[in-house]
Amino acid sequence: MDIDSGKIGWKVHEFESLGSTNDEANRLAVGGAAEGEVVIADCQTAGRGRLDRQWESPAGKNIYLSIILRPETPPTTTSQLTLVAAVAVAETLAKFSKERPAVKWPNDVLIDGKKVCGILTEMSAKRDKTDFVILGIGINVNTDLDDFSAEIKETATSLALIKGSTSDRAEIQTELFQKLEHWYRTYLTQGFLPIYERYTALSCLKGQRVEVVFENERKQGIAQGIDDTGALLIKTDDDQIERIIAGDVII
Ligand code: BT5
Repeated sequence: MDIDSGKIGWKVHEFESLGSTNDEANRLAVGGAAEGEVVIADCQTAGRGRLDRQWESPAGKNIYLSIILRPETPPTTTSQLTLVAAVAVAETLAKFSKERPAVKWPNDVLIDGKKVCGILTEMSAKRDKTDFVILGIGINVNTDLDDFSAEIKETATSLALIKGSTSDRAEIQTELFQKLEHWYRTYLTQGFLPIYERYTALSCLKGQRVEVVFENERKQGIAQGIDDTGALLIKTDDDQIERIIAGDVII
């Protein structure tokens, strides 16, 4: 048995091309893959965001990976792992960029107000027991502006566009695994509070006027930050505090 078994990235399954790393990780997890195993692809032909939106995943440039976790936490708290991952990604990117990364609730990491990373957390649960969680992370490392479709050119960025030079993906990956290991263990041993504190310090939303879109509903207000469960709090124009547990935030 590997002495590091169970640690994030202790076993890495590497692929040239996959539909989605989340799908492959799901397949492996169903087959019994252990906590900390990671699926990485150089490109994805069907990279996914939430609600089946597309995640643009060109070859040879970026990081697309999915981590298998088997936490003994209830399924109702799984969305907190998205915030755990966002903190780990923001801290990782801070090591490679002079511009300070920020987290945008719930699943984005931004640099200079543009999206550099998206996180897709999926889960398999039986009744009130989590079977496994797949934490999918896409980071734009060396994407050029021309690689982005017209649809996201204005809203997306990459580390290379920020820095003006390319970065070594393997180095970023190693750092990311360490940060994820740290924050995931912190979460399992100390609960959500330390994540809440770090996420709040890294957040770009507090005090901003936002619109939250969820299914066909739209709510507007001033973002107050997250609460101690990871939900977003907004103060609406009639001075009510609304607790948002899912949705897209438009600044
Ligand atoms: C996300 O969804 O941001 C989650 C993205 C997760 C991607 C990773 S890659 C590894 C793993 N395998 C997968 O198949 N997925 C995960 P969401 O918040 O729904 O945002 C999706 C939206 O982001 C799209 O509708 C576009 O507007 C925008 N977008 C698409 N590709 C992008 C990119 N490469 N960079 C920045 N924005 C992008």
